[in-house]
Amino acid sequence: MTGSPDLAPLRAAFGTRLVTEGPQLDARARDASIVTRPAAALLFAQSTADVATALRLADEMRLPIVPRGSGTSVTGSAVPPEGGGLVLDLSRMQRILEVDPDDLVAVVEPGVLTADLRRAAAAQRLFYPPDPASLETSSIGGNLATNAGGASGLKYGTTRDYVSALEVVVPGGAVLRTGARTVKNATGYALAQLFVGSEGTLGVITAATLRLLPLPTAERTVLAGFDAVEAAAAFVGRVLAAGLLPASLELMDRRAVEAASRIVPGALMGDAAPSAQDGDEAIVLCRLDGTELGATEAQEAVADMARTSGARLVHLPHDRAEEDRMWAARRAVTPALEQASPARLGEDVVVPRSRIVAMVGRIREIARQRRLTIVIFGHVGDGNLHPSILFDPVDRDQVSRMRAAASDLFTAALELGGLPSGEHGIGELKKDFLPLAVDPVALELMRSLKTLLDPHGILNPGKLFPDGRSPIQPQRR
Ligand code: LAC
Ligand code: ZN
Repeated sequence: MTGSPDLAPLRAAFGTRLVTEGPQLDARARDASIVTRPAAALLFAQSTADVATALRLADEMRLPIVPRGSGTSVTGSAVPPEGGGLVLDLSRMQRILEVDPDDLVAVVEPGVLTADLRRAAAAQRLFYPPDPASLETSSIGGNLATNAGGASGLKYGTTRDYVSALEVVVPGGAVLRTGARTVKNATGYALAQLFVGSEGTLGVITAATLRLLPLPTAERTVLAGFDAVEAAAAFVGRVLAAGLLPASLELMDRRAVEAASRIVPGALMGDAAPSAQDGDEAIVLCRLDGTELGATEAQEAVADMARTSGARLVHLPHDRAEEDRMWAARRAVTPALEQASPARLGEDVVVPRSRIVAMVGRIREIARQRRLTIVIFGHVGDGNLHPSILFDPVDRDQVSRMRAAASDLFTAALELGGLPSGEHGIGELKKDFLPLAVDPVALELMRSLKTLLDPHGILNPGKLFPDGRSPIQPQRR
């Protein structure tokens, strides 16, 4: 391959562990986004020492590195940089080192799958709240790198809120341990939090000490069906204003329900959404957790509120199995839409809660104007929606309308006081929107921090920072 980097120093250090051809390398040309690009080499890190060696050599060689967990990024943040570079795959560092009920922390390696950590904690009646929809396949390292959220964000916040301490390797190979195992920490800058959401541009996380909570003893769910997406969104506002704090408040429009129902049939009442042809129906799924008594009372209150808010249908699951199927269906929306359309751009806008109804209206207007199907679902209680644009990648006109619609979505979120990403990150797709979303002085500080930690720019170049080359561009107005 012309222009391929000289990998001799890495080969000398890692021998045949350095993969330079074959299906494993090829598979790492993509993440779960629409961006793909081949890598020059792949290394499965097995220890912090491996990561330190790789970062020292890459820094000397000026070789770009993309750290990677299980590759579920939807923004291109885990795709190799231009010119190839090294994929540093952390998925084999997957030990849960500790789950400590006395300190209420878990210590994990970055390749641990989110659901595995949640199960290990639950086995000791403990709770790791962040629950990205991809939790069975996404890894903690990637969750940290993107500040992943999920359906529990409303009550429990996002990954960042659970970080007590991190071990991070920075370019040059130095190992930084920052944070502590304590509940409180007023001892210097919150450096661990700086790496959370940095999308592999500042350092490579090799271990994390994460906070745990006691496991709630009960969960209750309400499904409420409405005749219009706007009515469903307005109901959410009423629940939040009533002083209730559900663990999850999720919205799914008719298309999202139909798609999910193909993977988990009947879970959403089968008849929950489609009634009128061509309708704009939507459902809200609300999960209340806590004690048996508290969760049941809250469930009744939400159900009553749905009935008095014009819900066409209010359903409470009969048992835990039915409830689990409802939430499995919610998590299946993304894979279901992938099956249902030749291609899809799943977005991640977030607005202040008071602007949720307005954002839903803007999404529907953009779909009409750009003549595209945009499926609406997401963590509506957090103001975090995943408008998903369906398109055909071989239809150039559709692709260009898809890009314009994505740009419109980000612009609308910004105009409503929100952001282009609530929980997926910026990656490569949205990097040119960063200057519109971040204050110029703050952006300059971000650049300075990047240069300080990564002076040769080897860590995930071409991601997060604007360079005029993101697939989705701000529209000139
Ligand atoms: C979800 C992913 C797309 O919430 O974040 O399903
Ligand atoms: Zn989500």
